[in-house]
Amino acid sequence: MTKAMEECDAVVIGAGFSGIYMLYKLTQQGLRCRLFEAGDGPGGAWYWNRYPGARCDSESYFYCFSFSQEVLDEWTWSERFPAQPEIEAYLNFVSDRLDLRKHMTFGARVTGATWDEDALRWTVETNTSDAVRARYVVTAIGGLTSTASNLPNIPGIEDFKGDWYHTGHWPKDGVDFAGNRVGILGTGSTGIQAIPEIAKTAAHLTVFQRTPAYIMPAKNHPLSAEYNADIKARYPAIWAKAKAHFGGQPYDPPAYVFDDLDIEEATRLQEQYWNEGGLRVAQVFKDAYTNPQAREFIEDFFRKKVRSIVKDPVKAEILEPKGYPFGAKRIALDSQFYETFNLPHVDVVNVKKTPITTITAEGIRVGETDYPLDVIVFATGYDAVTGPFRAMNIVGRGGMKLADRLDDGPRAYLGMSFHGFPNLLAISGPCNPALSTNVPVSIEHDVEWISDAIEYCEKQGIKTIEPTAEAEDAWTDETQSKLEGSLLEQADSWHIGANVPGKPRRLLLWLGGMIAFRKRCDEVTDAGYSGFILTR
Ligand code: N01
Repeated sequence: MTKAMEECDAVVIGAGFSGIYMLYKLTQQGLRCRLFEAGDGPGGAWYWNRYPGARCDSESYFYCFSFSQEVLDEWTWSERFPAQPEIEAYLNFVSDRLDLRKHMTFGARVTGATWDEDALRWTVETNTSDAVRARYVVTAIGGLTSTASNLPNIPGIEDFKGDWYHTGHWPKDGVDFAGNRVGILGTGSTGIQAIPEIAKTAAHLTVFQRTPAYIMPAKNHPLSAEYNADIKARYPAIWAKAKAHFGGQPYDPPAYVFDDLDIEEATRLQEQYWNEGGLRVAQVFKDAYTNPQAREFIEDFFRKKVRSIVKDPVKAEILEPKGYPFGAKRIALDSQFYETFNLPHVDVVNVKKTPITTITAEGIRVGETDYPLDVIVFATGYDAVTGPFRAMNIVGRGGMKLADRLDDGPRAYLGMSFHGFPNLLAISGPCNPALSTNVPVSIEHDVEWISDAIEYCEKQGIKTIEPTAEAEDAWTDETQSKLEGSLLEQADSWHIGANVPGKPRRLLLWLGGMIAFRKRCDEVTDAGYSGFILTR
């Protein structure tokens, strides 16, 4: 006998920051919801990214939810930059505190969703459980996820006799590197965090580096009870400031114009910010990204820092950031990254100069040189933003496949909705600013905008909400218009799809910042959901 399909009002896909808050909002509105999550607990990106050294580049006091007073009162962060286990514990805590677990199904990866035009319902399928039918589907899948990890297509990987891992789906039981010769590919934000930790136990570590990153010190440290009490007392002002900031951070905007300063003063300030650590090291000068002289000064400052820390001049030369302008790729934070190269068992190989030719049974071959390895770690990033959508079989009106629609690059209206896919809403979707900001602040915005839209539909008796083709085209074109002449155009990064061979070189993020984005979304709401087709 076939079992009746579970009917609910909304399916939420993913139990990271965005899925948890979305589930909370929709259940508070009285909707019957089911959340599917492939991992066996909450966490999302922070469930899968449990590689050694995984840590947030944003400060803990604002890399968290602002919406729940209970959570703000009851959760206390232990470090300035929280490590993966603490963030995973936090998301478990929030799920329990808000009593959300009963709506969550773990170990179930959504494989597809199909729109039934007669019933005005989505049928959502997973790899394990029975299908569910729902009026709304909200994707909370993030833009940098394990379903779309970027594994370089290097010939010979199938011959490798050792073990290999991608940082984006790291084994829950960890990996024992003791006594092993380890090779790691990738010196983006992830590799930079993993390398110092792997070096602590590996017998030998070879870093195969293609592009050296601009890296600044995290200066991570434990937080005192006094510090945490002060933060908690100031939270209303902190969140107000974060929400009024271009990037969703509770920081003052850069205070200095480079050309107003003499070189000694500019150096003193840059040095002061360096000693304080964190991403603000990149926010000393207002014109850091627009004034070529300011940029040259900053680039030179970073290169001098590398030379002052890394003792071996050959290693230092390979690690010095060059070949693209400061700001053209994501800036990363480190804890002892450069210092790690002073250890005798840690080497760096320039695989831009001499590319990797093959992976052999014994290791990695670069040009004609063989590097024998027991373990290879790929810290090689993601098929970002569109990849996670393309990995699911989402079929909208008239059999239209979302994966096909995203073949030519990102497209969406407001970075949250797709023409041809009624009642499908995406938190931090393509053409959305989230990944260029402090993500939890952006997520809270999107979740609140989507839950307001759903509430509006419910109250007004609207059965479907879907953007017009014109609105989607205009938003997509506006997103792309910011690429030409921008810094991002001058490097090959995931932000423009340039890290995945064959992926269209298109800007994946809306770069107008959080203040403008919030205003634009509010204008759409105030105009009765302009750009959307609403059917009763
Ligand atoms: O990935 P990446 P990531 N051979 O794409 C190299 C977020 N994040 O996982 O630059 C050799 O940035 C590639 O080289 P190149 C954050 O948004 C957040 O590090 O393409 N190397 C590069 O060095 C970040 O931006 C936190 O020349 C190859 C690296 O792999 C995003 O995740 C912490 C190669 C990939 O860098 C992705 O970061 C960590 C090949 N064939 C990450 N292919 C937080 O703090 C690629 N590479 C929240």
